[in-house]
Amino acid sequence: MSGKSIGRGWALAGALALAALCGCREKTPVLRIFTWSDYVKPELLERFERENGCRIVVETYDSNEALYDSLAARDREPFDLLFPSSYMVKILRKQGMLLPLVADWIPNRRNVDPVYLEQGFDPQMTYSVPYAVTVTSLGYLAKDVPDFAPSWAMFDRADLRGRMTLLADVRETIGAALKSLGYSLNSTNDLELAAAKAVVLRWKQNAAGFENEKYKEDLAAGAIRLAHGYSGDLMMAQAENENVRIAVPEEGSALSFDDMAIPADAREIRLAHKFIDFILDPRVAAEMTEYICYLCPNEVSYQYLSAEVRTNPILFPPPEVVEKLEMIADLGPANAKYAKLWEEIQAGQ
Ligand code: N2P
Repeated sequence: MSGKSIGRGWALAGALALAALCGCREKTPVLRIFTWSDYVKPELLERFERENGCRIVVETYDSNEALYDSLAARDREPFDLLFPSSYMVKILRKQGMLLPLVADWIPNRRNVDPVYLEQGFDPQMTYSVPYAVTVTSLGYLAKDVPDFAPSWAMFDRADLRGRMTLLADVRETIGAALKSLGYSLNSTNDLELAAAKAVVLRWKQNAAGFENEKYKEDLAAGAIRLAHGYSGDLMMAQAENENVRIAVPEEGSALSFDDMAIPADAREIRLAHKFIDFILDPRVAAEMTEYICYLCPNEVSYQYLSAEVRTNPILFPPPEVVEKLEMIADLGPANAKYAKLWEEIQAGQ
């Protein structure tokens, strides 16, 4: 008898627990995503909402450092999913700001291109899964920039004075100056960094300013003639204006991956994993690549890409370009050197 009644008791407790669970689930779950602008295809978000009975809220940031500052700030609603670059994933992870991922909840992780995983900093995908690849490039108006040369030296050209923008991105822009001098963009050498600062200050004098989002429209509209930009944004400008061309500077440039990661204070942990798995579906990844103009490094998805995308040298750079690219790395204590230089550059000293 007792066995039966215990069984019934448990069944009742289970039913009550379920009812309680359903009670608090009556409200539509909300997945709060914090990412870069124009970085997800709206129709795919709507599809995920429909399939999972949830609502997605997207907020954007324009640099990894802005993402970090927002996360560090108190008095804010927690986010459920972030898209930091790999070096920032490392920083966030070291500071206990990320949750380890539950591998079993992301079966599609097998589709990630191993070539990119090997280059990244989290090959086991313990805390992050690659989302998209950026090859930092120069975008320019072919008809308006005579004698274009694929070189960082373009920022010294007197005829382009006030008609160029540099990225408002500490690691990218100091990194570009380091590359222009033949140094690593991960240099921690004080002399090299001082020389790079002098270069950025000189470029700053000649450029219209530092810009991380609007340069895309400005280039497409002809308001600027040359932009230091993230590859996909430059490709979006090219889709608007066929006079836009894109080139990787011959001295070398930055390669970066933006990854998907779940912050330590996320509320919708299961749903965030489902979203990561959804993005890693090969057809979804292909559709995303076509829309955002950044490669989602999902090996199985490549067969679904249009021939135009599959043969695009910015999305799939040839080996001679790849060997000139360098991944932006977390420099540990030396990150502070870059932050200080960047402040000095902003202040114009
Ligand atoms: C999207 C810019 C993201 C690329 N608009 C930066 N890695």
